Amino acid sequence: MTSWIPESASNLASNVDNITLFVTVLSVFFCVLISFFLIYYSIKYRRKSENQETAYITGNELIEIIWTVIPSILLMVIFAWGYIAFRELKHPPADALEINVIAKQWLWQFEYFNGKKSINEMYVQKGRPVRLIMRSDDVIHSFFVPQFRVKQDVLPVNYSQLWFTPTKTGTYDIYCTEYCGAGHSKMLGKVNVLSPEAYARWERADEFGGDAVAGGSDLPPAERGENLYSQRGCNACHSLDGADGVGPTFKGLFGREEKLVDGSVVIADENYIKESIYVPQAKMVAGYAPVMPAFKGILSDDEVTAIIEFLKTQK
Ligand code: HEC
Ligand SMILES: [Cu+2]
Repeated sequence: MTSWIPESASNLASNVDNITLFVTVLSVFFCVLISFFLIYYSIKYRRKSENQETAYITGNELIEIIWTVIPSILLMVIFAWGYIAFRELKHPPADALEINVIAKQWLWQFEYFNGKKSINEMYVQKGRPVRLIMRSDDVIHSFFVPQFRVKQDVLPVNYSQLWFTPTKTGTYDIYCTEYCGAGHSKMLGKVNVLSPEAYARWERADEFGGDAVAGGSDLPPAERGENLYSQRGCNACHSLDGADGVGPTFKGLFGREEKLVDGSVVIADENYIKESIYVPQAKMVAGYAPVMPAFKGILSDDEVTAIIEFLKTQK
């Protein structure tokens, strides 16, 4: 429609745009209204002679009620509408395609479930929800695609996530929006939204060569995780078939509600599993002894991410 805002190319864009427009129009309306009366009454009720006396006004309940109730209602509308949209932004659909994103000074790296990697170029499919699981190798970065109206900080310690469904094929910009050092302004990337047919071809082949596959292809992350599971000795304590061992089984672990010794319940998501591997005693599962060795400094972030992808396949 207009060119003063970026094109909108995701399912989340219209909500963000409508709320922004609503708040802007409302603010401009009241700014003009109040400024008008401010100036108009300053002139109308100015002191017209040296000995004119100021009117004695003690209050007006009707006006006070009006200018309290109307703005309150408007603010509640902004809150409710914003909250509904925010909830949607924070809750990716369960069937979303997952891509691991690694931010580092000063590039974006993408890893797909089939082991494909790309640098600064992300490939997604039109109409298919995408969930990004993001981490940083160094400082705080922030992932921003203006045309999708999504933005999320990317942290060195925890995974952060972001989701969208691209609605138009084309190429869109990725910016880093957290000042991250000398190369920050060059930390740019592209999202390539492909038609389902083109996406299927991309998934199969090393097509779109050059930069796109600069990261190369590796074993799929879930398979790397499976290898680590036996190479790093997790299998001594964690079964895959549901049998209880020294530690809880990995069968159905991802997404499970886990009861901890202190009585609280956590959902076994990416961040919980990462913490359980690096600092096992931070959140102790009820009914088990604190015998798991800490893998901080032994397993890299990349290996932990691969193990998480492996756990997701153990339903
Ligand atoms: C010596 C036995 C042992 C080894 C080896 C071991 N773990 Fe554990 N693990 C445990 C025990 C016991 C618990 C439960 C107590 C706790 O929360 O620390 C646990 C808990 C976990 C949890 C949380 C599970 C849940 O149900 O919430 C994860 C994830 C995990 N381990 C991953 C791993 C990975 C990955 C490896 C290999 C790199 C590994 N463990 C190696 C004993 C072990
Ligand atoms: Cu950055």
